[in-house]
Amino acid sequence: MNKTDIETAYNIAKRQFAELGIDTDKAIAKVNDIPISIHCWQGDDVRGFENPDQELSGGIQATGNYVGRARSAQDLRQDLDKAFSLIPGAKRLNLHAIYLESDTPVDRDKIEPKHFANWVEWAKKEQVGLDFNPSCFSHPKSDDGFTLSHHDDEIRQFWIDHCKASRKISEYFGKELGTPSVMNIWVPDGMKDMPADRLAPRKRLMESLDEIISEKIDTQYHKDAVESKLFGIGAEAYTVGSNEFYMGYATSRGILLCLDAGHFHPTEVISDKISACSLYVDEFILHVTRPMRWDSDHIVSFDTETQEIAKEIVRHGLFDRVNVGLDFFDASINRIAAWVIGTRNMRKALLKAVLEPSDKLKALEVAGDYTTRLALMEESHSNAWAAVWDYYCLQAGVPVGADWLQDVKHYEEAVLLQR
Ligand code: RNT
Ligand code: ZN
Repeated sequence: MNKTDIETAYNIAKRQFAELGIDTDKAIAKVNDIPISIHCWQGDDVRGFENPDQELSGGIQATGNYVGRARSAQDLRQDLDKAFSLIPGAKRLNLHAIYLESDTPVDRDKIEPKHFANWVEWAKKEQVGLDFNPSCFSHPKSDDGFTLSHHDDEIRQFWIDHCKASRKISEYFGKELGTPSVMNIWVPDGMKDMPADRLAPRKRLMESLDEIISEKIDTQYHKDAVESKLFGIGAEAYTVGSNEFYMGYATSRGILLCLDAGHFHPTEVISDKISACSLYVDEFILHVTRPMRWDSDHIVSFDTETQEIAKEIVRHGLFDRVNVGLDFFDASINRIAAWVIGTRNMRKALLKAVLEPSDKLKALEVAGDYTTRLALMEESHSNAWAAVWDYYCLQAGVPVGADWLQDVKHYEEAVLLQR
């Protein structure tokens, strides 16, 4: 599509939305400012750079062996540069502890800010904020399926120390970049088969977390979050950090709650949980992902649930309280394309949501006119929102439509195939 056609289509769309009382220029500006925290781990199948021989563990799995996986932090940053150049709007990068850089081996309890100095330099150059995660998996000390809830004092302490060290790195990100780093704790702890004691590990997890967050860190630099889960591969019967566990933990300790779209029973959706949790939790992280039949971490699609998640943020004005993050890892397609597709879909869903006449829909609901409510909601799928999206991409200086794909294909040939 050429520039004039995009602008012409936009001007028509602008008039149509004005009739609904929506200012499309303002909608674009609003959506452009919502940061999306892009997870680094799509770039290398959650391997990290700590130990090239370490297999991914913790009950999560990346399947596929598409050419060109990032093998070093330099590779990963180069790939991120490419992906970021094709995605409109405010971005952050979400790092895991295993993405450290060090010439000599450093164990998890010994990581320091200096091991992430290059990432900070990169973030400054890209003008993006950083978020962080301790990595409580893919390590000999997590091999038996337990970390922060381990019955062995020494092993448990090791993971507590890792999380404490991680908070220091997160704080360092916040100080260097002038935007708080949100640090999310997820642990794989659980059991394959029916436990004899569901309580003791949960009590230990609670105590470990209390020790981890005991040192006060200014929330202007660092924020703590916890992520629940239903099950993992090899932890089908029991997950220590369940939804009830972390809902209670986050509310009682006044920290952030992370809702991962793949971490609930198959017919449960996080779009329904956001409003409920918002009454008790000040701030969230979302791990937007696409669970297919299980917690498969497929690339975010422009599906109903992604759109519903976006609508919940917009309808309740949760812009400052919901940190939108992504969490998928697919090794079966070009990994840069995966980032671009998933992140553009999230942004697209946010744009479509701000173009919704939500006050009008709420009023119709109160008036009991569910017919008009449904009719308008359904018509919104074929209104001119896509013309607004195209114009937004044009304005943001990123490719319109599928034009980004050519760029990714060239990059695959020039860079990925040479790895
Ligand atoms: C695992 C959790 C967790 C991880 C990342 C790598 O089920 O979703 O968020 O995917 O931390
Ligand atoms: Zn997650």
